Amino acid sequence: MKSLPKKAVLFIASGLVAIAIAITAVALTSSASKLEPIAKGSVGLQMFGWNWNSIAAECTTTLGPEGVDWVLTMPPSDHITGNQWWIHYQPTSYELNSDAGTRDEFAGMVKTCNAAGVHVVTDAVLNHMAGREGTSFSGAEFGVDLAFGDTYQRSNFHSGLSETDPNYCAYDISDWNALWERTNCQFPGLPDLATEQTYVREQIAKYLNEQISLGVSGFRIDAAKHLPPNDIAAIKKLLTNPDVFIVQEIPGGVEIANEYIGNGNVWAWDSAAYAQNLFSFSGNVQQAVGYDEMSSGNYPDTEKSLTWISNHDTEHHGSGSLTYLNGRFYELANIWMLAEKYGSPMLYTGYAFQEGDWQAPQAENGLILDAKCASGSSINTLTNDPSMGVYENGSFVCLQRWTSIKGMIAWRDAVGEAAKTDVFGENGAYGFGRSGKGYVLINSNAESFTAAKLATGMKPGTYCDLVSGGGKPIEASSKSCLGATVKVEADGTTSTEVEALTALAISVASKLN
Ligand code: LAG
Ligand code: CA
Repeated sequence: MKSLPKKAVLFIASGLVAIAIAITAVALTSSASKLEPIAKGSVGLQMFGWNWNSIAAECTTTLGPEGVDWVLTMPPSDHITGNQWWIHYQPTSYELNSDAGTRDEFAGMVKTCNAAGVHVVTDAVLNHMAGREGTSFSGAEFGVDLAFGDTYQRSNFHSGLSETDPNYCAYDISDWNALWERTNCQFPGLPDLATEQTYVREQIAKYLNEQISLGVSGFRIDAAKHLPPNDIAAIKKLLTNPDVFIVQEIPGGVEIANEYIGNGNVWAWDSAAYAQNLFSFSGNVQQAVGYDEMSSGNYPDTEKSLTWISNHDTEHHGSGSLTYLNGRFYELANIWMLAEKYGSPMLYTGYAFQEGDWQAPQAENGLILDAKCASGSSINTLTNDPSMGVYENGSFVCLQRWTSIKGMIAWRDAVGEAAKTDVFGENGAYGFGRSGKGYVLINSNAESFTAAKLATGMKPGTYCDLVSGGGKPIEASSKSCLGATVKVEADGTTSTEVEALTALAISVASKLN
């Protein structure tokens, strides 16, 4: 350029900056307008065993339209080979290639979900690397003398430090609660990363930042209890998105969970145990009148707690939670969780299996096949006897497609954070209102329950039930209910009948007249 006066150059330059800012602002608002932030009360869905293409398809066809706010995927990195699901928890490098799909498929899935209004949260295995040596799923050699490509050497692991190092530990954890041991020693058989090292933190941050650059909104920190809270905080500081959504896995009580709350959310283990007790046999649900008292104080703070009924560990190891084999009780428990005000719910969809170790169905080349949902009738069992389950092995449970779950997601959107009112719990039934915005009534009995003038807090009128009618229970052209009709009398009470092992839920948005 021939010399322009200095002022003119500045003028043009600042004009360009202004245009650039304007363009960025448009780009940001157009994507941000679809993607609501993940806030308290948002609904998540753990999609265990779903490959990237299947998650993308589900985001467009079901999750976006039904109002699921975020999904949790399996760990996206390269991993050891095998036909057990837990190969995903033994990373061999941070390359974004796994049996769930390639980097391109992963990036495409994130883009598609975001466009459908669904955030993507991935499972981040940061505490350790693979516990063996060999050839990875992607064909890389790993693990010889604890070398993982150019990323980690022996000296980056606690077992490879000098024996005089205060963080040196070369044995498996046996005291699962003592801070030093649980963070420096090995999750059984898995080499423990020296996350106190700046270098290690930087490698982890690079892995997470790559995902953020592809549009990922958050991370479940796997084995968070085995990383010191400060190490997680230090890694978080290195991330390009300071508002990234974090959920940490801290089993074992509120005290340890509270050490991590400063970093973000925690999984609420107590709620899962509570649900298991409520819904393991008929007529027990009225005990939930005590839940709010339990959840204020004994549980982690409501703002930071993610409630769940089932997760991949409890389901596959057969401990500490209900599963899809609990039939109608499982459905009721999920309805209950979506209705409660405490925490933010995370639903779960995995696949039916016979052996706890079983991985989702794979092709010959090891790639996970596209998810196929079991038919809707699969949940029509009134019993929790596993022999009654009609899920074919390898078929996906897909509770996000159940009418009742769609209905309760919509109900939750309608009531927001409104206070609980009109709590009722007797004779195997439990109900409450949400300050006139909605009312829910759960019948855990094996026979129908007739409500006798129960106060709902709702305006008088006729409502459509979301549990039997789904997320949009009013048929548009005929203005009739797709599910049951519920009448609220002039005094705000209802005397409706609720079928065995089901529930009803009405909201301001489901009022017919
Ligand atoms: C987790 N959260 O803290 C995951 O939710 C959980 O699924 C992971 O364990 C664990 N932490 C480590 O990331 C899973 C399986 C384990 C499996 C492990 C590593 O539940 O059973 O261990 O992933 O693949 C397997 C074997 C063990 C063996 C170990 C190392 O089951 O017997 O010691 O591999 O070889
Ligand atoms: Ca550790």
